Amino acid sequence: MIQKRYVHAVVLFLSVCFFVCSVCVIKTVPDDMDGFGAQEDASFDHLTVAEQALALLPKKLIKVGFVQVGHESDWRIAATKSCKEAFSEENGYELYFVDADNDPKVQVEAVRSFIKEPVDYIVIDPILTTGWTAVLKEAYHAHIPVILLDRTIDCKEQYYAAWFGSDFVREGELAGQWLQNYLNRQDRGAQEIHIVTINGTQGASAQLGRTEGFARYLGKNDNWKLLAQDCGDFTESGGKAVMEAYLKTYSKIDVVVCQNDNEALGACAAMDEADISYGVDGDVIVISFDATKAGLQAVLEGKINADFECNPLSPPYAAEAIRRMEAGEQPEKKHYYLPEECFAAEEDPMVLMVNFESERMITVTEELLDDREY
Ligand code: GYE
Repeated sequence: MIQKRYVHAVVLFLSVCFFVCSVCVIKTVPDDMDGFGAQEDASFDHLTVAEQALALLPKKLIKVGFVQVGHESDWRIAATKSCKEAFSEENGYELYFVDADNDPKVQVEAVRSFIKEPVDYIVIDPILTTGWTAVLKEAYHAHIPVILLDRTIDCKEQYYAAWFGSDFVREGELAGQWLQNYLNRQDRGAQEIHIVTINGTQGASAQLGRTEGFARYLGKNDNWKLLAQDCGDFTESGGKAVMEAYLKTYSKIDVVVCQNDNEALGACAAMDEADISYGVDGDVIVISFDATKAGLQAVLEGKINADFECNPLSPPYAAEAIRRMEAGEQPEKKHYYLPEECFAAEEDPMVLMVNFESERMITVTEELLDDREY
């Protein structure tokens, strides 16, 4: 396909050269009198005829097919906004955007339609880890590079050029370690602690990773009792429904771990309705992931105790990788983790440490929220 594009470019280039040369031959009026300003001529002065011909060619946009998970959360909305900005026409892209509305089949169909188009690059934010090998092989054989964002997939590395996203296991571990420290500081380190979790979409790597990371701390603390872990599908309504059911089933809940901010907001609404106190000075400790503006607002208000960031701004990294590939380079690394931070409602003197990397809890303030991009 690259060869075909090359031949097209050469043919186009020669035709334009021919056109420009003919214009040069027949043209008798001075440049500044035929509608082209003197200024424009001046900027072309230093160019050869061939370069002038190229400069006159309309800029070719890079076709990018982007298949998004859906629009289930604030995090996702921020990621979609970032995608549309990064792959704008001004930046040199023609974007084919598909919102799969959380349906894995729609995602695979979208990739097939991108291959058929064909686009120059495919960017996927996969709903599930599974079900990708066949269609990615098709993209590979069609010589269309694939970039993955956010969630990971189970597939041979050769079928994609790069992945940019978050270390979800680490996020889960940070949450577990923070809870351990927090309970110790409250002298509850040996008490029986009743925990419920509201999980994200079953089989999404964000759900799998956060569950695995947090489970490492469940394993380290025999006094922590995991009562239940149901799926809230990363949505506010899902989080609310699951929490309502938990409140009906369990008379004592000490901690709710919500796998994203929208679920946490839903859980808070359910506790409000059931007249259960939560957050700072409340009966239920609320832990969340994402650290979106709405999530951090709830941290500031003391409703969510701690929020572990997941950075939704990966599309600019994909755009940069594509620019490099267009220039004939390969992305420097196959897997790239985005920078992320951890936030708490209260001052937290403890430093978290996961895999020899330390993390300080940042106390949320009004100023911090004002400056927040997402
Ligand atoms: O936590 C959630 C979203 O895949 C990391 O998906 C992402 C998750 C994020 O809908 O809010």
